[in-house]
Amino acid sequence: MAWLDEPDDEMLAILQREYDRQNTTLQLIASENFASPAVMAFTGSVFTNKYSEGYPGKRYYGGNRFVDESEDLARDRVKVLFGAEHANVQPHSGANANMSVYQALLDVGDTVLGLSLDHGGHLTHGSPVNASGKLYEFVAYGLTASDERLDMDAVAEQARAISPKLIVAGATAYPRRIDPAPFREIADEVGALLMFDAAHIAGLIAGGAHPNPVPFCDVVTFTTHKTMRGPRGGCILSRAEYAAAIDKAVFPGSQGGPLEHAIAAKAVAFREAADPSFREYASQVVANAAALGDALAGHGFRLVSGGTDNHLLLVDLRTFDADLTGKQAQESLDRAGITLNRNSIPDDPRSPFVTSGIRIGTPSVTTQGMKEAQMVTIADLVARALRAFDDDTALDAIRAEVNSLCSGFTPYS
Ligand code: DSN
Repeated sequence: MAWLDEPDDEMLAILQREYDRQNTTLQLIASENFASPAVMAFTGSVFTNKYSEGYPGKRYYGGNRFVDESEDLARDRVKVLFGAEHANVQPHSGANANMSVYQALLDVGDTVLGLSLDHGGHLTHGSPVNASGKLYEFVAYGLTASDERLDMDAVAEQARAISPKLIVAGATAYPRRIDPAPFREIADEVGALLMFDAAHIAGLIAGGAHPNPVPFCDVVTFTTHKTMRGPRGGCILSRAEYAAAIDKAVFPGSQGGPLEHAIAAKAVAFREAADPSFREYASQVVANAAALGDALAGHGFRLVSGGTDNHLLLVDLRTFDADLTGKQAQESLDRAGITLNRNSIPDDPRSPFVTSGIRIGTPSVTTQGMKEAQMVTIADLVARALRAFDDDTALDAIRAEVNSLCSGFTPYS
């Protein structure tokens, strides 16, 4: 065998440290989750060895009989899961999925309406530093100043004013339910196409905890590794009339060889998400976020929009400590074994590198089996750590408590 006989001890030691980190600290990043051992086994399977440009039955390389079976199964499973007419499971990521949809549906310079990054949108929803903002004329809609909810009256007015070719619904840092029906009404009124970026909430949709945008939209994109709990990757669902254009935009339009090991793992994740137990999971994710929000509010934190309907909370730190930045909070919590990310709050006076807020999500801790009681404990640990944000001894003591909490819920014991 041409492979090395000796194990890569240096790399194994790094892997062990990451394994220990995931098992002994709290993962509260809203876009992360713990994939099942089956998903990880397929991600590390022999499908990684295969080149398969093209689609099942139409490949540019030989030897794709079983890759075709795998990709077909992934496509069939996800179509049934969401009731979609067409699926493309090849996007390497959510960003690739979104850019492929734009390439399929738009010409360079076309006008698109998308949620502002500052108000919870995504880089690929037209940020000027992203290709989406450079290639297309994105106009941003936002949240109401009064209750920090999607301002659908303003979306309708803006749509009438600019006649976009495409409206993009969906968010990465918005704690409320997004109803696809009013977006469809607005799109129909102005003759626009409608895309829903469901990256964050795909698992909540699959688990019946949030409304399914597929019947309302021309295209739905999502990532498979957030609330969906699958391997890292993207997916596009569409109406049949856009199938050929979308497939062409993914390959050869923007990607080369598909990651067939990830596609095999996506198939496994779609089966897991169709199981009745995933409905319980999705509803517990939402219940846990609500419980965590209530407990954090009790410690003096302001929740953007007053609470949550989904898997995440956007926390304005200023009512807790006017001088505490999101950056400092993230760093202090990291030391205490509580992993989350700083996040701008709507109309944040601080820069996106500093921020006045943090984003907290419950997908990972819910996979670990934590429930409302543990959310109260987590809120208490967060509040204590942020009160002692510059006291390393106190933060290290809190980390020991975090380790003890996690020892009852290790994801990969
Ligand atoms: N990085 C993802 C998130 O954290 O929401 C978005 O791409």
